[in-house]
Amino acid sequence: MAVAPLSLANVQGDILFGLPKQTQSFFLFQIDEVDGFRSNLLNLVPLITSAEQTKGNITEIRRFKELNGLKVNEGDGETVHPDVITVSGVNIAFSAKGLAKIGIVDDIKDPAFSNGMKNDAAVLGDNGVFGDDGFVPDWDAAFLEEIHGVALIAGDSHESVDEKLANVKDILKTTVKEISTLSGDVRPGDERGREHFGYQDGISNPSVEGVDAINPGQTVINQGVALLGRGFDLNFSRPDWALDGSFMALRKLPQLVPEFDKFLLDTAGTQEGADLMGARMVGRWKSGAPIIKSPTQDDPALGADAARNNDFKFTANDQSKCPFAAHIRKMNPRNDLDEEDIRPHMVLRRGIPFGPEVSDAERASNTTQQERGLLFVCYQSVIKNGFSFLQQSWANSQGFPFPIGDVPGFDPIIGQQTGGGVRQMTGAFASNTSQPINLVAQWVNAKGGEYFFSPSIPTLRDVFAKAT
Ligand code: N7H
Repeated sequence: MAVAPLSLANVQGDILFGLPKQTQSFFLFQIDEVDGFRSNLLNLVPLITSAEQTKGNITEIRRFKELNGLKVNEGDGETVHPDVITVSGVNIAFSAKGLAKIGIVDDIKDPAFSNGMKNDAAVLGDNGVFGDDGFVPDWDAAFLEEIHGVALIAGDSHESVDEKLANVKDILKTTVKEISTLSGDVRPGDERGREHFGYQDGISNPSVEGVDAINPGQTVINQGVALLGRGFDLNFSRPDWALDGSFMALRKLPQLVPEFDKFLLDTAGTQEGADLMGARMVGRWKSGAPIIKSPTQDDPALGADAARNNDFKFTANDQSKCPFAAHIRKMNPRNDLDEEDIRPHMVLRRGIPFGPEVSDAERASNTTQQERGLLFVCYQSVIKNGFSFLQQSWANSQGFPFPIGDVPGFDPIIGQQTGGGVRQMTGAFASNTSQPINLVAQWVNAKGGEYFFSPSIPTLRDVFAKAT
C-alpha cells in the first residue's frame, strides 16, 4: 500500500523541529496499571504538540526575535526568550519495555531499541563493571531501573513547564510511577545557546527533505532517515503503527568543565593557545565559527552567520586546519567520506544543557563540585545507524575517518572506552599535527540513558491508547 504524503500534524514536534525551549523537563515513568494508563493516554493525546504546531511556534518566535534584534538559533530547536512569548510543548515516547508492558508486540525490527540502552552501554564504551550478570554501567540509579516511557515538556519558563508537567501527571494519575524528572536549561546571558564547555551548539543539523528550508552547507536527508515507514526506511518493513514515529536516544552526559579548561591551559601554556587547542578539539571556536574556515583565531561574525557557519568541507587526508578527530569532523566527516555514506548516519539533535554555571570555587580549585552537562537527545529511524553508530564506530574508533597518514585517535569530546585507559588524538597541536596528545582524562562521562520510540500522534491515539 502506498504511504500517504507526510503530514506535519501527525508527527511529534520535537522530532522534526525541536520543541522551542528555555527550559525542559524529562519525566521518566514506569507504567503501573496498564488499562488505566491506556485510557488516560487518550486524554493526553490532545496535549501532544505536533510538528505543525511546533513549526508555527518557531515561526512566531523567530519573527519576534528578528523584530527585536535578538539572536536566532538554527538547527537545534529554538530558544525562547523568557517572559516574552509563553509557549510550552509536550511529547511522549516509550521504551521497548514500555511497549511490552502495554501489550504492543515489538515487531519494529530495531535490535538496539528492543534490547535497551543499558545492554548497549558496554558497546558504547560507558564506564562500568563486568559482573556475573553481565555489564553494569556506572549510571545513576534511576537509569538502572526499568523505564517505560518519558514525557518531554519544554517551554519558555520553569513556571509554564511545571504547570504543563502537573497537567500531564494529573492526566496519567496513579497509573504511572515517577522514576525521576530530569531538567535542563538554556544557559544564561551571553552563554545562551552554548553548551557547558562554552561552545555554541545547535548549529548543524541535517534538513529533512520536503520539511524545512535549506541553509548553505546543510545536508538534506531522506525523510526515512528520521522517520520510520518512509523513503529510505521502507527497506526495514516496519509494522504499520511505526509510520511517522522516530527512535529517540536520550543520554545524560555530565561534563567536567574546570578540568577540561585546566587541561587545555596546562597543555597549551597560554590562554590563547588553550583557546586554539579547544577549538581544534571541537572543530569550531566558541562562537561557532568553523576552524576550517578560520584556523588561527575566532571569528564571531562568521560563527553567528547561518549563511556561512555551516558552509564548509574538510580537506581529505589533511588535518593542518582541522584535526581528523575534532568532534564535528568525527560526527560529520564532510568530504572525508562521500556524502551518500554519511547521510544514513545523520541524526536530529535536540539536547539541552543541565546543571548550574561553574562557580568561582570550582574555577579556583579546577574541580567540578556540582554536576552539569548535556541532556543529549537525538532522533533517527535506525539506532544502529544513528546515535549508537556515531558513538561506537566514529567517536570511539581511533582510526576513523581512516585518512592516509596520521592516526586520528579518539573524538576528544565524547570518544570513550570501557575501563578507561589512555585516550590519544593527533592534530591537537597546530604547530605539529602528527604529534599525538594524551588526553589524560575523559571530560564527558555518561551517567545514563535509554532508547525510546516516539510514535506518530495517530498511533498514540488509535493504537497505544485504548478506551476502557
Ligand atoms: Fe556534539 N561540544 O561542545 O563539543 N557537538 N557534543 N554530540 N555533535 C557539536 O555544529 C558536544 C554528542 C554531534 O554536522 C557541536 O551544532 C558536547 C554526542 C553531531 O557538523 C558542539 C557533547 C553525539 C554534531 C558539540 C556532545 C554528538 C555535533 C558544534 C557532550 C552523537 C554536528 C555545534 C557533552 C553520538 C556535526 C553544531 C556537524 C556538533 C559538543 C555530544 C553528535 C559544540 C559537549 C553524544 C552529529
